[in-house]
Amino acid sequence: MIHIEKGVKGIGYRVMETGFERHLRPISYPMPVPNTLNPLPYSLSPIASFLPKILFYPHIMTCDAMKLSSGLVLALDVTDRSRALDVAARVAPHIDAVKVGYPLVLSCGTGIIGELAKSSYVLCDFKVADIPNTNRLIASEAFKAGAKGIICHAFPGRDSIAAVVEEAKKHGGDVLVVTEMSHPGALDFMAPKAEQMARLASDSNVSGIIAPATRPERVKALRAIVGDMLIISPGVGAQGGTASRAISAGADAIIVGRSLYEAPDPAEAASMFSSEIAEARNAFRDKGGKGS
Ligand code: O7E
Repeated sequence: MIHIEKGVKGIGYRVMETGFERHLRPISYPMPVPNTLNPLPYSLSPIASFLPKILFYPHIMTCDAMKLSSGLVLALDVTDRSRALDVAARVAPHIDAVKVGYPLVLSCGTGIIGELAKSSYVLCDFKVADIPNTNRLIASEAFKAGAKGIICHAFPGRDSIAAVVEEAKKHGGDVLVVTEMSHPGALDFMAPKAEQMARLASDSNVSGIIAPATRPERVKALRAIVGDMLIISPGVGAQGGTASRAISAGADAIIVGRSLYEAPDPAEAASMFSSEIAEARNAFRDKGGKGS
């Protein structure tokens, strides 16, 4: 859960609470907004200057982001139910969420979402990318099955994202929006539009975006657009990205699949990723970065 705590002299804290920790990040309060939206200097009139933020950037007030502790998300792309449950149980102490996508759901059915949800935050990676009505139906089924978050694409546009967000709100769930993907083919069409998609995500009351760990410089560029929103980065390990570079570029968490579920000891691998993330966060924080 994220909320803003008022401080003194215009400095407040963005507070992210997990089951175990409270991460505080200093911010200016109220958050500065572009002058065109905010005719009054915020030091003169905190309430008046905060109003445009609520009106134009409602996600600051309402996002119910996934709780991050280790910063590690397991991509559970296996197709065998007992293996899936076994890997999830082994890595559970080291992860914040299990990402479930088509490979697992098509092989095991949506019941697997509920099974995993008994012990983990389940993020449904259905990369929802359809017209608003279909998006709403997909999101509804995912949340009814036990998901706490869902991933959608940005490219179908504002109304399609809004439909997912509306459905997520009914269930108190998160929406994460894909901006630029991690594979080389993303450079064909997605990368040139990623900034625009990140801006759209920023305006859409979502919890965060997905940005590529394989291109940390792009994580950094997209962070500059989305501000405090969550950035979760896949592409670590098997695709060549590293946890430390992604976190140092401004990612809040990383998504790892094969390097965890194919590891001889998934728990040990998860523990190593989690230590690497912690070290990178400390170094990033020392340099004045977020280090969530
Ligand atoms: O390469 P792996 O095995 O570590 O798996 C990476 C996972 O992240 C896999 O489930 C893949 O579908 C997903 N992913 C990417 O690899 N790149 C992306 O750009 C986006 C995703 C993804 O999960 O998108 C939604 C979060």
